[in-house]
Order: sequence, then C-alpha cells, then structure tokens
Amino acid sequence: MSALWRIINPMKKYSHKEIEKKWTKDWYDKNIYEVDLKSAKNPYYNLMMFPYPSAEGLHVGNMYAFTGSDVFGRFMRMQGHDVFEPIGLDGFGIHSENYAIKQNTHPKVMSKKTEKNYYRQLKLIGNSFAWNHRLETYSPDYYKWTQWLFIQMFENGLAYQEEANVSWCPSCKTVLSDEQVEHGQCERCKSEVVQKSMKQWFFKITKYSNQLIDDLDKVDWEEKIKIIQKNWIGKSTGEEVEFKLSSVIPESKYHSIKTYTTRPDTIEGVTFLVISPEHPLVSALINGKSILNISAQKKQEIENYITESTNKTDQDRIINKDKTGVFTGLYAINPVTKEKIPVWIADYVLSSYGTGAVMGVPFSDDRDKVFAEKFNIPIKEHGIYKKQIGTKKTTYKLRDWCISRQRYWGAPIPIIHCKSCGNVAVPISELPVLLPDTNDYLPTNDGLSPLARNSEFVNTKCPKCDKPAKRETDVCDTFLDSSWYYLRYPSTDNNTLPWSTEVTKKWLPVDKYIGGAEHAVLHLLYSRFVTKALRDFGYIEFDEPFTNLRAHGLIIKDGTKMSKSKGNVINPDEYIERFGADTLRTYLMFMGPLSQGGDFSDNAIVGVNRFLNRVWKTVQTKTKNTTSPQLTKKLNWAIQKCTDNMPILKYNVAIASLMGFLNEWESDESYTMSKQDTISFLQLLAPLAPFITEELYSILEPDQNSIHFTKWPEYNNELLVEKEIEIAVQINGVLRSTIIIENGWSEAKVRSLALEDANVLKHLTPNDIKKFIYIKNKIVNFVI
Ligand code: ANZ
Ligand code: ZN
Repeated sequence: MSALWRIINPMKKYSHKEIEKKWTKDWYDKNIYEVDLKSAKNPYYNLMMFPYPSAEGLHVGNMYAFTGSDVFGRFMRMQGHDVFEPIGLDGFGIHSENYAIKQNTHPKVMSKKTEKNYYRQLKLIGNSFAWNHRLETYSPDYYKWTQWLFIQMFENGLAYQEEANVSWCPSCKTVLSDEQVEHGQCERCKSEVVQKSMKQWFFKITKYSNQLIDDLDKVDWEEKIKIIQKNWIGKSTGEEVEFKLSSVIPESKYHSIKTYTTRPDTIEGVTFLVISPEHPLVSALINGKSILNISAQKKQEIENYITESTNKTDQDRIINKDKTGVFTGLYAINPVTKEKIPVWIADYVLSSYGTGAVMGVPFSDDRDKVFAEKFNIPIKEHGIYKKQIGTKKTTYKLRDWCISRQRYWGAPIPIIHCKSCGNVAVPISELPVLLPDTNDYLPTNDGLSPLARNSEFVNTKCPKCDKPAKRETDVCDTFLDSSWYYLRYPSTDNNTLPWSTEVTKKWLPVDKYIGGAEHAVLHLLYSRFVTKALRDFGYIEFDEPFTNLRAHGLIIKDGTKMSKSKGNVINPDEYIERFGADTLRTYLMFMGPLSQGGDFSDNAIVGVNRFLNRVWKTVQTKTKNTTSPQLTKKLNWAIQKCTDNMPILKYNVAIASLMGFLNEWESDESYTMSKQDTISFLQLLAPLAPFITEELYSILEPDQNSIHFTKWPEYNNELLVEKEIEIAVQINGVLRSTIIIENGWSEAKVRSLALEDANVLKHLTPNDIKKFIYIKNKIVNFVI
C-alpha cells in the first residue's frame, strides 16, 4: 500500500456498526449472493437444515449452526463454486401454533411477526443467503405444492386412511407420528402421550424400509446418524413358527398361533406362548359364543387387562420391568417337544411387530424369564435345535408415517369424502385448499380438527360426481412441509410446477447439508422416503436428497444445552450490537470443531473482538511493498492450515492459525507484508469475518469487486518444512483447548502461547497457576 494512500485516508477506528451496515446494503443492492441458477457452471448447493424459529427469535445456539453452514459455503465459493445458499422459514405446525396460542395471538398474526424478526436477525449475521429464493411453509404458494405431494402419494397408493392405534398428545390435542414420540413423550411439549384407536392418514414409508437401510451406503453421512436411522428402521431376520392349539376353537379360524422369532434354534426351550392384547385371537376369545368353557370371570379378567394396557405406549410396554399378563385358558403344542404349553396375553408383546405373538423361551430370553418367574411358568434348559421349523421372514420395526393432525395451523389434507365415491383427491387445478381465515382455531380433546367446526370449509361437492360431500378436516404434519422444501428452493419462481426440471437436474441433490443430529429419525428419514417415492413416481431422477450430511454440536451455557425451555438462551442481537457479527461469528467458530459445539462465555468473545481489532490495525499499518522473509513461511503455513481444516469444519484450527500468524506479524516492528500477501491473509479470514475483510480489501483494492468472489490462496508445499503440532491444553487435567506449536519450541514459548488462548483464559487467571507441566509436543497442563 502506498504511503500516499495513508496520507489521504487516515486510519479510522474499527467500527463494526458502520462497516456491517455498509456492506449489508452493498451486498443486497447488488445481489451478489444470488446465483444464476440456469447458467452456473460449477453448481454447489449448500444448505442448512430448515429453521423453525418462534417469535422470540433466534438465539446464539441457532446462530452457531447458521454460521457454521455459511462459513463452509463461503469457503466453497472461493474454491470457484457457484454456491447456492437459500433460506426460508418452516413456520407451519404445532411448534409455531403452540407458541401463538400461549401468547393469545392468532397463528397467522404471530407468524408474520416471527417472519419479520427472523429475517431481520438473519440479515445481521452476514450469511451469503440467496434471499430471492426464500420460502415460508405457511404461504399458499408453498403449501399448494405440499398438498400436491399428498395427492401424488394418494394416487400412487402410498397414502391411506385407517383406524389404528396411534399416539395422542393430550396437551397438543392431536395424534403424533411414532417418530415424534420420544421416551413416551411428545417431541414438542414433553407431555406423556397416550394410545388411542383413531382413524388416521398414513404414508406407506414401510414400503421403503429395505431401501432406506441399503441406500445409506450411497451417502456420505456421519456414521452415528446412519446407525440411529438403521436402528429405528430395525430390520430383523428370523422365522415364523406356528404352534397348533391343543383344542380347536370351533367358531373361529384360529387353530394355531403364528409367532415371530429370531431364535428358532431355541424351540426346545419354549414353555409358553404370549400374544399381544390386540391379537385377533383375544377378541375371538371374548366375543365368541361357545369357545371352550371360558368362564365369565376369565372374560372379565381379560377385558380388564386389555383396558389397562391400551393406555400404555409401545415404549412403556417394552421397557416396563414389571411384566404383567393374564392366562387365556388355552394351550398350544410345542411342535418339537410335543409338550402342552399355556397361552398368555401380555403387553410386553407388541401387536405391530412380527406376528404379534411370541414363543416364550425363559431359559434364553430375559423378558421371557422375568415373565415366567413372576407367573410360575417352567423354565426349561434346551439344546440347539438345528432343523428348520418355520418359514424365513424379515420384519422391520418401522411403522407407517401417521401424517394427519387434528390442528389448525397446517396444510389442509386435500381430500374430499364422498358417500358414493369414497375418498377423492382435490383436483390439482383447485389447489391450494386454503386454510380458512377464522378465529375458531383452538384444538380440542374430541379428536377432531378445529376445521371440522367450520361448515363453510367442510361442505363442498364431490369432484367426481358433483354430489354434496365433505372435506377432510385434518391438516398435514409439519414434517411433510419440511420433507421436500430443498426441492422448491431453486424453483421458487415457478408458478405452474413444484420444481422445474432443468434447474432441478442441475442443482439437486443437495451437496452439503448441515444440521442437528436430533432429526436423525424425523426430518432426515421422512425426506429420504419422500425423495424415493418421487423418484418412483417419475418426478425426479435421484434417490437420496442429501449427498453429504454433517451434524453440528450444541452450544452450552451454564452447563446445559442452550434452549428456550432451559431459560438460558442468549440473544445474538446484543452481541452483534456490541461487538459486531464478525466477532460473534468468529468467536462461535473458534469454540471448537463444528461437530463439538462449545461453551459460551463473555470473556472469550472479548478476546476474539480484540483479535479483529488487531487485524484492522495491522493490515492498515503494516502492509507495504514487500513481505518480510520471516513472514513468508508463516503465511504459507496459515494458508495450509485453513485450506485443510475449513472443509472438515474445524474452523477453530483455521482461526488459531490466523491468530498465530498475526502474532508473528506483530512481533517485530519491522515486519511488513506485501499487498498481495495481506490480501491472502484477508482471504483466509473472509469466510469467518465477511465484513471486516470486505472493508479492508476494498481499502487495499478500491477498484476490485468483493473479496468473497476472489480465488482462495494456494500454499507452497516446499515451504512447509517446519512441522507444526497440535497439542492439548489442560487445566487440572481437564481438556480446555488445543493450540498449534512448532516443533522445537521452548517450554516458555509454549506456555505463553497457551496463556493467550481464549478458551484457556476462560478457566484461569495467570495468577492462579500453581504448577505448569509440559510434556513435549503433546500436552500442557496448568494446575490451579
Ligand atoms: C424366541 C427367542 C428366544 C427370542 C431368545 C429371542 C431370544 P428383534 O431381534 O428385535 O427382531 N418378539 C417377536 N415378536 C415380538 C413382538 N411383537 N413384541 C415383542 N417381542 C417380540 O426381536 C425378535 C425377538 O423378539 C423374537 O425372537 C421374539 O423373541 C421377540 F433366546 O423368540 B424371540
Ligand atoms: Zn362422489
């Protein structure tokens, strides 16, 4: 930089407010982050999991995920990709509606408020979003296509209505899908759910059980998420083994009971059978006339037991340690030992799994053992039976996706019930079926959606026969809204189709997906299913929506996960106001690898702010005509560190190297950098701190465009001679940080670097140090 420039422009103080405002405006005025979706040569679809904020706004934990995804997108852009980074709002559903109800505000009004605040906050953090493509799931332009998707499922035989045992949340006053029940509680409100038999809409996700397991091999996902999903689908291979009843039930078709077992070799140890309370044989027993001579007392006993167990959730029934049950009075014959064995009803056997009947082997199976011991059933040692006795069978734990909700705030299910034609889909040309604008939206306990009270909505004509008919009044599960949004983003301008063929071919599947691991069996499973179904219907050509998935860690505050329910949320607005988005972003990314999350602390953010202030000053005062030879190697080292660690989301290591470099640059008054080298340094920092780097770049290169579209610097392998080492820093034996040192550094140098580390300073003040232990090139431990 010429001395002349310095004279004309005396250095100003680093004013994050001024800079961030200026560049936000500049970027959006020029639309620099909008990609030309049709002509882009090197498309890269960088997506963050769909946010569902409430009107309270985003907290720092949310910002952490958004920033993590954006830093990656910015890095890829500087690698020469045309990065498409869309954003939108998942605002239909119980989470938004519950909040609106709590605030006594109509969900529609509340959602407008949420939307405004949410986009305002998102603009502040400087993500390179393609704002022109944003979408909101409650907008009729969007849910029209959600309804279209429902109809595709219906017409292709993947959506059906059936009376079934489902989980009901008494607080949300709606049914839930299996995936929304966690440890017997509603995923949203944490109330205990109850079981109810209700007529509901289901999607046949079970048709894809096998593919959903096998295709996990095709995607680059974290192993931990793949395992959770595989276990949820729960593939099991075994045999169906039939047991004849010792006396035939004349009036029923039941001459035998079919069990499902993964251990047919234990057949010699079977001393009883158990059927689930929902097994059809049970109702035959209670309702049949001349069935054996079952006493009225026995019947009553059985009926009581059924009532007792229908209130329990499946999860309760499996984990319940105290086994309960009732003897039926029936006996069956063990086909191998020919022994007569009692048939029991017990709810630790689930009706929805296998055949709903189990052969009891108390000698080998723990559950059976507990049961046999409680009810004095013999426990028989057995050998290994080698011959095949049953028929081979594969079963899955996964059940069909219950999609209907008895709530207001969702996309109405586009079905019309006609007395003569049955269930008829609303014609596509009549979509969307608009959610009526009404003040009568509160959920009730009667199992009906509030829409059922709206006769204007309910009464319609059958599209087939034109006779009076009634609309379906349940709405779609919010997870249906989010199961396909990534398909819509590149095509938000298409009014006639949910997505355009060419653009979809070019941009999908999503290249990088970053989000929370808590959706392993919810959103991530549903989206995969929907994608496979749409491929089979012929609408898309790929069968996995997310090629590469990485989960981010959680932000901890005061020892627990930052969340609204814990009451420990930090509003990013204050920090952005005080320190700027660049500082907040860089600080969040410095806490640790993105996969690990971190512990939020005020002291540490101050340290990062100081770093950016030093960047501001040093870049402007020490950029001259040439680079001091002492800095060349160090800069090369920082380029290598950033280049290698950005793609694996270890931004913390990248930042540590930039801090290391800056230390070196400042360490001697005479050290200077050439303009080109300073720009390289700024480029490395650009994805993390997009505003300050843009400002400094514009000072150095007033005639150039944005730094964010420059080509990432390259490092020279030959200069990487000095080996640098990552070492752990402990305080009282607890890992607090990682620093990068160079081979051969003195103990004193290592110690002083460790004491500059923000994460270390969070946990000690130098005066507290009692002892310093350094194991060369491995570990630093401060005893305090
Ligand atoms: C006899 C036996 C002996 C079993 C033994 C296991 C061990 P996975 O592996 O999860 O598929 N089972 C079958 N249907 C059931 C149902 N509807 N509800 C509850 N339990 C059921 O488990 C299959 C095993 O779980 C089956 O194999 C059956 O018990 C039980 F030493 O049969 B086994
Ligand atoms: Zn009709």
